Amino acid sequence: MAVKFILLTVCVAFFAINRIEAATVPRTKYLAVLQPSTFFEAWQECNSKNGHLASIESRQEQLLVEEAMSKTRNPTAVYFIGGTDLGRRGRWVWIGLNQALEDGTYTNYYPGEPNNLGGDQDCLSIGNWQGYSRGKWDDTECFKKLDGYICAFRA
Ligand SMILES: [Ca+2]
Repeated sequence: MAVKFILLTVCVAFFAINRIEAATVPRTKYLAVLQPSTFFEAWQECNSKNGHLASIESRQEQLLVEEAMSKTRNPTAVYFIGGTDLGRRGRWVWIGLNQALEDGTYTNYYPGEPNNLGGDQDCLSIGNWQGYSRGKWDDTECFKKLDGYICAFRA
C-alpha cells in the first residue's frame, strides 16, 4: 500500500513538473544566419523563411538567441534583430510582432544604448561579443550591412 502511494505521488509530481516546464519554456525558436545584410534585407529573408526578424521579449528568449549565435562559425558576429524606431524616434517596435517596447518590457541594451549616434541609428543589432557585452543590444544604421541576422519562428 505504501509503495503504491509513493509511486502515485511520484507520478503526480512528474506530471506537475512537466506541465510547469511546458508552460514556462518559450515557444519561439531562433536561427542565426551569417549573410551580410541590411535591416530590410534581413526582414525580407526571415519573412521568406516563414519566420520574422527576431523579437526578444524575455531573458529566456535572450538566452535562446545567444545559443543560436554561438552555433554559427563566426564567434564575434553582429546581427540585426527586429527592433526599429523608424518613423518615430525613440519609440521602439518589434516589427515581427507589431508591438512597441513599452516601459517595463524586457530589454538588454549595452550601457548607454540606444544612443542614436550620428542621428541615423534606427534599427537594433545584437552582438555575439565575448564577456560582459555578450548579447547586448545596440541601435545601428538600418542600411549598414551587418554580419547577419536572427530569425524567430513561433512554434
Ligand atoms: Ca548605437
